[in-house]
Amino acid sequence: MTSASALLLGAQGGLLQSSQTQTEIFEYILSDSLLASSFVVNIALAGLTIVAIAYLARNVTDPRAKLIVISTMLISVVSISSYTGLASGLTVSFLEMPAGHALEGQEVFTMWGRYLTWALSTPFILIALGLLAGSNLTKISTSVAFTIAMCVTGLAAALTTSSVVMRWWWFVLSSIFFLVIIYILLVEWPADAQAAGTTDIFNTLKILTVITWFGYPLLWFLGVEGIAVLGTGITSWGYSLLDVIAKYGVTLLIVTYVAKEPDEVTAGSNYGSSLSKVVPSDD
Ligand code: RET
Repeated sequence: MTSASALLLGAQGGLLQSSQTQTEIFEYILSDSLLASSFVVNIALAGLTIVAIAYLARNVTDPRAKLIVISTMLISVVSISSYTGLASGLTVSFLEMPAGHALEGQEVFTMWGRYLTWALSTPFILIALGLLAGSNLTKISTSVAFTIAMCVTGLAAALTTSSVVMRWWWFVLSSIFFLVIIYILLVEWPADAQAAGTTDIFNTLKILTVITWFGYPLLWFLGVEGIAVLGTGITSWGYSLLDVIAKYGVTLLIVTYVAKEPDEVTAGSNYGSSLSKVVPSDD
């Protein structure tokens, strides 16, 4: 029996009690085509999105429009690195679930690298959306701080093996931070977007973002880390599909809009680009 199939059997039967080497985890991922494909598809899509952004935004000159474009590009830069980490077996572990968990005593394949790297990618999504809504530094940095708090506490929820109550408490904390972001997206930024004249594009992005972002905690809740109604491969594909809309879909909508350099984007007086009486430096 290969070590990969031994791992697979062990994971399915809940027999894995020892820690695995990175090579064993890598072989486990390779042997599960559902899981492996959920990583590889996103590596490809993130790469294509980076190239598409570079092409679509090749003629952009306004510094504020450039800032939005660069923010969207960084979402995919983080994503391609994140999925490469998952596919390498670098940011995943088998963790034994505590008493009271649906998979109590079993070693569960935990893709904790996802939660870690969301702390780096979601800020760029919010920066791009906040800038597009013409919002101010206070609201944008608040959204960034709360998304980092949400992801780090989500990471803690996934990594806690001492107590099932503590796992769910982390989940509740993370969800409270999540609601702050939802409030900004649904209440603060639509009002800012109206003032900036970007209501139409912002509304579309808002709906896509809010719906897909609710999918992440739902998957966590239903997946192996939560009540374990969904298996690892399906959960992973769920996250990967949400990423396609929340990252690449949203990015392409933003970049196609911003690449035309509409006045609503370039005429803003914040973020250094078009400050009145200030000539932007030639970058
Ligand atoms: C977790 C579990 C704990 C409770 C909550 C969560 C929310 C996660 C979200 C993730 C969004 C990720 C995106 C990634 C793009 O790169 C951490 C799953 C509320 C909303 C958009």
